Amino acid sequence: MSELESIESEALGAVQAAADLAALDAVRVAELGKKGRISAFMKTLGKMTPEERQVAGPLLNALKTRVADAVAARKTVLEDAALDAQLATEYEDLTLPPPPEPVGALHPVMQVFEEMAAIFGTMGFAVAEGPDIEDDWHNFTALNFPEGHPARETHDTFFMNNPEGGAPKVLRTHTSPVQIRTMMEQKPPIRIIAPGRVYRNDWDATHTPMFHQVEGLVIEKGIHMGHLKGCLIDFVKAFFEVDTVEARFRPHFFPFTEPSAEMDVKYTKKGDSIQIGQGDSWMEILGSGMVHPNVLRNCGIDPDEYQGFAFGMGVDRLAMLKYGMPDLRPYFEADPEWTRHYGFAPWLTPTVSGGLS
Ligand code: 2U9
Repeated sequence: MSELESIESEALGAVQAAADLAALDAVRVAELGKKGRISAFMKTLGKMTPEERQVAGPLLNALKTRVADAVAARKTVLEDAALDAQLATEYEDLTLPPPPEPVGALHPVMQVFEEMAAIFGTMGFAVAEGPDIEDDWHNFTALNFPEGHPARETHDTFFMNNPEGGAPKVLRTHTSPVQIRTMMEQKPPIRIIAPGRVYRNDWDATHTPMFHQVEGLVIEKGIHMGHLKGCLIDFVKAFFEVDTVEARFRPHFFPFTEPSAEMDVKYTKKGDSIQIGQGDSWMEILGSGMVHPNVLRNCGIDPDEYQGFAFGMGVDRLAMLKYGMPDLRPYFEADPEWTRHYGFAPWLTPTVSGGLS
């Protein structure tokens, strides 16, 4: 047997013996790779006389082709075998029932939080958060509630023992301490909303001891009531998804804003549902005002340099209005039937451009 014949029979034997794709590739490299045995033979062609090359060239090329063809054929066999093995273990049992629909749903109040963050987000507001357990200074004093002033009592505050001793802590009665903390930490301009849980010792048909607020704060140079009105009217239009909102701002009192105003919007009652924006009656929808100079000073901001407006709204009631939920009590009963009916798909994040609800 010539040397070429023995190389061929060895190479073809190794190809047939390769048990998997990795072993086959090792044979291919050893024979046909750059430094392989057959490739080394090909390189000797250059040193032959033209007559020798005429004989050896076609022989070597034919050998190379036969080995390469054998590798390709073996590769197809091994790939088919690997696919057969995979198909034998992976199968779909078509007699099984379809997988269950996801049962979880986003609570309407959380949906409304998301919607408000999306709307105010387009107006340049960031979301800020703070602790539920607050101290008296952040919840009252910094917000211009005078010491011993009756306004503190109107908040029906839950007081808590302070484990560190000292003055009792409070469960925050509004999210306003979040804005106080933001002003203490950041320099103006500031544009934030503070969504969160708040607590007041009040429990009847329309009040629960824990409820949800979204408050907002803008601190910039030259801010005035015009900015407040424009911002809140735009918000109400976007939130209730209507083009026209007739609004009025009624003077009010809050210790932390001066002047203060409650915002009413016109609405129409259609059977059981309520249409916000136009109609015969006014409905109070939120509170607002220009941040009191004392509050700015308490947070180290010069009221002669910076002005701001703030607003606050009860989210539980706004969710009832928007989604036609007649009763507040089921909000906190964790009844899966109610959640299925009024809840929202948690993976559909509301956006102003793509749709809020
Ligand atoms: C800072 C300065 C001012 C927040 C405001 C209201 C008006 C308001 C109520 C709405 C219904 C509470 O949930 S509710 O009962 N809130 O009317 N809130 S202005 O003003 C601030 C907040 C923080 C530093």
